[in-house]
Amino acid sequence: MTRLTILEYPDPRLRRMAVPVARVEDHHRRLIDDMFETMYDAPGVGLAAPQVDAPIRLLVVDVSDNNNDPLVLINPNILTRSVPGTMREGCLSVPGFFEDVDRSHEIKVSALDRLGKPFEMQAEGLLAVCIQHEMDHLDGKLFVDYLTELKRSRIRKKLEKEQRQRATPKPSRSPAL
Ligand code: GNR
Ligand code: NI
Repeated sequence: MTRLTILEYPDPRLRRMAVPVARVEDHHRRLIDDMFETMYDAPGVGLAAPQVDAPIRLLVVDVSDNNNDPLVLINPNILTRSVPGTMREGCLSVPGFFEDVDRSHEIKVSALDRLGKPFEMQAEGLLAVCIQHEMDHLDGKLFVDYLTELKRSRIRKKLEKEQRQRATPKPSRSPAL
């Protein structure tokens, strides 16, 4: 298994529309395993394939306390949504920022599992919010898109600065040299 690099806002690759998976194959299952490893390591409760530079409609989530309830959704589709609610959200592609977003508290979704078998499920609370957050990633959408332009541009500037500093590290003073 491999830990994958998570793309960070404002990387334009996060804005691509992901394409459906035509047939679930072994390379998808390897990607899924790597995505779980990457998500648990981060740590996070969800990860969408576009965040690891794979522009396909596939996502993983696990909102359990013990990382023992892994869930894979391929080509997910929301069938019904009910009960609006608000959740404080973060995103592994927008590290360090947390803001309230309005989303449905309950959803019913259809998807394919890791063997390509269709299934339906109901979700509520954090799981429902997380699935909607991941499905947004499949459409090139990020939670910052729900914020004001002012908040979004502040976040973008701070992350761009961090990314610049990471790319051009200050020369460090080596001890005993
Ligand atoms: O780890 C995550 N936590 C989270 C919290 C509230 C709402 C959504 C999320 S998803 C996020 C991981 C992530 O960025 N997935 O795309
Ligand atoms: Ni995210």
